[in-house]
Amino acid sequence: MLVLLPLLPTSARADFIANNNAIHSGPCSKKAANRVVTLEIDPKPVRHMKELTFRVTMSPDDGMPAVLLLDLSMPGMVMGRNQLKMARKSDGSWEGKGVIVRCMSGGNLWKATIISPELGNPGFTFNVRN
Ligand SMILES: [Cu+2]
Repeated sequence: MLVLLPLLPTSARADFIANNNAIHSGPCSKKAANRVVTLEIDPKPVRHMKELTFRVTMSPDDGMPAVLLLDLSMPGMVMGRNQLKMARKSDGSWEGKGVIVRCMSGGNLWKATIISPELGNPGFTFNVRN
């Protein structure tokens, strides 16, 4: 298993690092298409082998689907598929629960990708803690 992060261009690497640890203290936002997509994961800090609640909100929110898929992967590694369904709540957010496994390689960089072709499949990368 090989982590390809060092091969990314410097700007992409800086983006990874800037994004990495914010998820442990609050929601993270990203521009996707003409929207701002926000992901929040609880409980914080985000740890391996714990049931996590993933919550997505969008602004503007113009009637996106009732269910979104969230894909959890490790950049540059082939891991088992880990996807969760996020159902729309009455407050307009999407929420789903899942577990991030501990990787045998010792790596802890994960990416949560919102599977939505309309949004360009926005992804959030972060280091999961033990
Ligand atoms: Cu891995």
